[in-house]
Amino acid sequence: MQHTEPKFVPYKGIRYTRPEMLNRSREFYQYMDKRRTVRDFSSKPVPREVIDNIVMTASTSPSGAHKQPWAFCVVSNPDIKKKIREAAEKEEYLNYHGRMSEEWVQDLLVFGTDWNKPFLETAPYLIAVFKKAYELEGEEKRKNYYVNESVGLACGFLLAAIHNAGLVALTHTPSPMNFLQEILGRPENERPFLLIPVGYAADDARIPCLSRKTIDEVLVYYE
Ligand code: IYR
Repeated sequence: MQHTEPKFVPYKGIRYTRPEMLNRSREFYQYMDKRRTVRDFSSKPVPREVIDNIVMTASTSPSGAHKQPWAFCVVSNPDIKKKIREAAEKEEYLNYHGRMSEEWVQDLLVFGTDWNKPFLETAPYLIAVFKKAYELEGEEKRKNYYVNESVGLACGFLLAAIHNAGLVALTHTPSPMNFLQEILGRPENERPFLLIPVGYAADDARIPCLSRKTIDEVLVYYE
């Protein structure tokens, strides 16, 4: 094993006054609380530079041993989107017709979802997020750590960046989704993690009437 000396540089953090901090934290919460998952997309194009920026924001996420074990595959090609839609709908048809438990189907009723996935063709971009189970350096395999946690965090950053840009997304998990590996020709060390259509909400978009848990339901202080 090669011994690497750690190399450190000074951290120049960002500091705010107490009132600024209070304001920023409140305003960020209120802004993020406006994020909603949307399934009705407009086909209006989104500038590619915006996609570059949101993906690079996702890639600022912390990751196990800073391995950044992710790949963001951004699909706008209509033929590829069509293939993805067809493959996803095939799996989802089976899910909705017997593969999901009765309880699961019941839990989904409020969302009005079914096996039809038109947004996979309507949304201008589909971001297929892949996790890298390990790193391939030529023939050599290098380990990655906490891959699910790392890629999950990066997807959280991605969704926040999408919202910040005034766009909407759907965290879609067609299941199983190994078809993505094949359609996109991804290498053997990658596994599909999430499929995220991104774009503008349709003018007539509708969202389920939901509320979020209260502070008492999610926060526990030990003082
Ligand atoms: N993957 C299916 C079912 C589905 C599952 C969950 I958990 C959801 O929050 C929503 C849908 C679908 O996309 O329809």
